[in-house]
Amino acid sequence: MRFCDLLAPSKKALYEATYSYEERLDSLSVHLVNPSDNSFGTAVITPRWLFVLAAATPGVAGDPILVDESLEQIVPETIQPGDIVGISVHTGNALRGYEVGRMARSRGAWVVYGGIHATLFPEEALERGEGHAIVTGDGDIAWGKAVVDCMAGKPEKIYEGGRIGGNEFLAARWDLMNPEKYMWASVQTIRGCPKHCSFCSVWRTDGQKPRQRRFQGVVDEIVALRRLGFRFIALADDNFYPVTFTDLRQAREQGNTARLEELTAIRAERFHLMEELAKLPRDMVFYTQMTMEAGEDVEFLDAMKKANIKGALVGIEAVTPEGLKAVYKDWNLSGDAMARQLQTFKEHGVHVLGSFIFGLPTDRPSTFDFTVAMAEKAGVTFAQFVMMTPFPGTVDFGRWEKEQAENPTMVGDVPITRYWLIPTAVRPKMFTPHPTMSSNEIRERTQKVWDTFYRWSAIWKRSSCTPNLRSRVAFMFLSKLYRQMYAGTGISTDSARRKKSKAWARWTAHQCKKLFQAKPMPELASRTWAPDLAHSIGQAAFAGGDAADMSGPFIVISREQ
Ligand code: B12
Ligand code: SF4
Repeated sequence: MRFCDLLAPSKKALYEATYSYEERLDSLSVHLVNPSDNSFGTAVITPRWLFVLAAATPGVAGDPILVDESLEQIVPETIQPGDIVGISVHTGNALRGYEVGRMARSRGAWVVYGGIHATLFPEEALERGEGHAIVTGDGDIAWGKAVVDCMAGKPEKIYEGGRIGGNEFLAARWDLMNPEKYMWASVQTIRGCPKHCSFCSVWRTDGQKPRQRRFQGVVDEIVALRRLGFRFIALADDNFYPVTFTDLRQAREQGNTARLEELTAIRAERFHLMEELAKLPRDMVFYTQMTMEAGEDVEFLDAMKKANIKGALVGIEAVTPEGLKAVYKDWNLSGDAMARQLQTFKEHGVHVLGSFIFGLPTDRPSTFDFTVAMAEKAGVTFAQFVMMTPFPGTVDFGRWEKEQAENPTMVGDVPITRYWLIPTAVRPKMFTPHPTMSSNEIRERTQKVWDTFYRWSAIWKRSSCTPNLRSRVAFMFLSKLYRQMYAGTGISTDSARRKKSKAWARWTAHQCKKLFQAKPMPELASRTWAPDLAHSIGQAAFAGGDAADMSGPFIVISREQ
């Protein structure tokens, strides 16, 4: 029997015996917790799920209490018996998430998990996290049902949220955010990615069919954020460029008219969204994630520039053809062709945050220096250098799990294939063995690459892309913050260095926040959207056939049409 089973029921029973059902409903609170071991007081980007789930919380439960542990840790005393605690877990924060869940349950609360990791491992969240219920997939609709059932004292074990249509994505409750705490807000425009990279789980969990939100909803949310004083917005999309020239050409060559029409509609909607973003106040800055193929589509890049989408994380991963093949990304260019393609982004006004992976089987000691040189040659404005991590749900993970099945490597009593359950202090930095280099060598070389790319002289040179001295200072600070938050606290095994990095990151984050703050524009109003039948039908078609009812100025399309 678990500790909470001894404690929680008695607390809850006492509470239930003391108060009537109505009194209990009146006093219960819903808490949504974003777990994190690292609290910096200020965060770079809003965790979007927190504000979307707040919108999904039924009115009868009142406004939820939002706790983002990347700012401050949760205070256990805020949780009362009968409360409902929703916790989001991705693989990196699962252990902390389970700790929060067990604490909440021991205080007599209902504990519900969701998020990508809980979707992939619902049993683990029920057992290790002592959850009462798990919401798998999208929470926009399923969370409401879970809350109502908890209020009635009868939660189900699993709520299947599935993949809802783009038209059903909820707008976030930004009115519940403390704008003082975040530098960038996050708004999602599309979910899913047609690719199938071996290290990524997105195409498996979010699906390969792009699910786009109506541009009107996206723009309305951004207006709400600009009113609050946010002019920096991350478009939290899996892939902002879901239709490539190759996709269009293939559909044409195959004579697949339906596919061609579908792809053309998706592409048209992207342009429609960007046209509307271009009408927003000129001081807005958007940032997104997309594939390198957009470099051949200068019309798209020009539209991004007009829309103030000033930067994009581009998954470069490896700079050699062998490296790209190893991660099923051989549609990416390599070598000089890659550098030229990325330069095109810059020439068309879109800055690249290049994302590179180290530890691929094809990597050699020379790969590290070569990668920094290529990143600089390609003119990327920011870069991240991550160490190969087999994330659950990926092809790489499946292969590794199979290899380990016979004779699993153990760390304490945890098999290495469940590395997220290993306490952070003793968790290895790399999990899959490399054919020629030790994990430590890869880690040290990766750390050196971060140090080289983010040396002061190189940052100063890159900062010349900014329009004035203030922006240049902001750029320098942000570059150092990025390096510090990531490489200093994440890769480093030296606890003194980690501690120093955390303190430094906390201070820098606070300073950076001021640089990102804009004057609120309470007078900014959302447009009244004109009815647009043709457009709405297009939307319905590519939202996976899920035409949601639309009220207000929109035309209502039922599922039967
Ligand atoms: C935007 C984004 C980022 C941004 C912003 C992060 C932030 N602060 O929000 C940045 C670039 C900073 C980032 C960084 C990283 N990210 Co990221 N990121 C994303 C991305 C593309 C979108 C996330 C998002 O906001 N979606 C919009 C919200 C509304 O959707 P959602 O989070 O899925 O939530 C929905 C459901 O999951 C569910 N739900 C979620 N939580 C809960 C909780 C409850 C109680 C319930 C009921 C339901 C529920 O309901 C929500 C609404 O439908 C996802 C891809 C993806 N498809 O998830 C990757 C993703 C989450 N990231 C990933 C990774 C690996 C990282 C990094 C580790 C990358 C790296 N190597 O540095 C870092 C870690 C950062 C950290 N410490 O958290 C992986 C996680 C894999 C895993 N198994 O955990 C993903 C899935 C991408 C991938 N390639 O596989 N990321
Ligand atoms: S890494 Fe990027 S391009 Fe590859 S499947 Fe994931 S989201 Fe798509």
